[in-house]
Amino acid sequence: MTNMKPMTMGQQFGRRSWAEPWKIKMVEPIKMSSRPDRERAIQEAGYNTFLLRSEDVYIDLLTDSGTSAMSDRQWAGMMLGDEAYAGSKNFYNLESAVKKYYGYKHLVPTHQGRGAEHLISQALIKPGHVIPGNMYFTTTRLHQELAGGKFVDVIIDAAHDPLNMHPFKGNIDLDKLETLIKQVGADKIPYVSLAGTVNMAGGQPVSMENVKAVRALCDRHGIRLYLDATRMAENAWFIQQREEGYLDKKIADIVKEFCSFTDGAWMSAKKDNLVNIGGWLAMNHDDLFEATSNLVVIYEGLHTYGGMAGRDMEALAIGIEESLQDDHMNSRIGQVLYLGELLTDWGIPIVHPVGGHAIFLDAKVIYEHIPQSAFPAQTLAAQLYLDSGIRSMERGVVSAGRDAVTGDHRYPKLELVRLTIPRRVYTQAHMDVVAEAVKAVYDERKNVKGLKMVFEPKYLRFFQARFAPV
Ligand code: PLI
Repeated sequence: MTNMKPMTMGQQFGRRSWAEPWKIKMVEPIKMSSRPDRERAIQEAGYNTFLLRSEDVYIDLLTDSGTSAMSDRQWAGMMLGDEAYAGSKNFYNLESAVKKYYGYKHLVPTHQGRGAEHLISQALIKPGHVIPGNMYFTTTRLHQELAGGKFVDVIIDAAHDPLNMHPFKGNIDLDKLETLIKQVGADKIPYVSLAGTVNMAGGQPVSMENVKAVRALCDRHGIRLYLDATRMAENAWFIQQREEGYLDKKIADIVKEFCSFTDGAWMSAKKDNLVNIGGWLAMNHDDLFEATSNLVVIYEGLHTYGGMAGRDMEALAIGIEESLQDDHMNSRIGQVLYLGELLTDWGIPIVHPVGGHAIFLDAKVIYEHIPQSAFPAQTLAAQLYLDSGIRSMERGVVSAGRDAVTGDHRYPKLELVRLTIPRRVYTQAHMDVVAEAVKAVYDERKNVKGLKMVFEPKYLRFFQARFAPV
């Protein structure tokens, strides 16, 4: 059973304000540019915020990936790097941290999340395989396809509706999954790909009840269940706040319980785990460990560093522990909710309920006069940059790419712009500035026209595509 009315941070903490559980020890200056400078910069970047230079950006909400501020303990850990080629002591610290907090038996380090996705896809997927999952993620699906598989979305329908208030919009639809298993046969499904939270749906969580049920269904059919644990700590916060029986449990305990229903996980440590680079793949099955700890030496590095320096593994081991602390997660998601509440109060169309790592602006509604073929979300991200130097990211038709068989654009139901909040980096005042900028762009919405794509790379086109005004 779930509590259908998620609490706001205000309700949770009563009338008293809350504050970040840290103070600032070092600062990095940022500056606002002039409108003519921004016009030149976005034009040079082909209206793609990925192609802007960071020094031309005022508040950078492109991504929460690798953009966290590390703690003094993590920086101290960097000085303890054991840069041996083989058997670095930092690797063993990392292995212990993953085992302690996520509970998996084996660890394969990788340079970042997509390195881990590559290894698991190559090890388990054969041509003709089908991989069900709770909405696609760009790099995850591409690695599954490159290995010869086909991703099939089995998320609940509510996830595709920006206004549906379901508290766990990341859940897998058990009927869709069961129907798919019957259609293609369990032997064609190497594993179910479960992400907590679901990035492309707006950072929406999966409930404990759902993962248990998915596990039971997988067991009945002899199918493995692997987790994209990239933002699992944030997922755990939503379980703590919204699912009956979890309010008194610690985030760390909830993460471990959730993972216990899965056979392993891949991780972009650049998100939850509070480091600027790093990733891992962890699992309980010995056969997958044997296969991937062999593949890792071809693609990433030796199986005791996987593309990371010793110092990076030490910072990651410490980051894992810090990322699962309740006061960290309260302020992390509290900041996202704060921005969401400001925008909601001003009537800006965003995805509800607000998710864990970002606010998602509903570009389809904001620019209702711009057809999806003229890239409303790409347009909105460019306009927000032009207005105030704030960098955001398109999560719509450009990110969805082309159908692998027909070659046509995929037109996703969600056409969104993501304002992604880096961890421990910006203050509440920055959030106020962001909200005011979004309001200004929203008020000007009727005067804006769309974009056309003038350059399209073959893979993951959103990173490098170029656009021009129509
Ligand atoms: O960027 P990587 O290679 O460390 O991780 C890939 C990756 C896997 N899963 C999920 C859910 C992600 O969000 C993810 C990367 N996300 C990025 C870069 C983002 O901006 O959301």
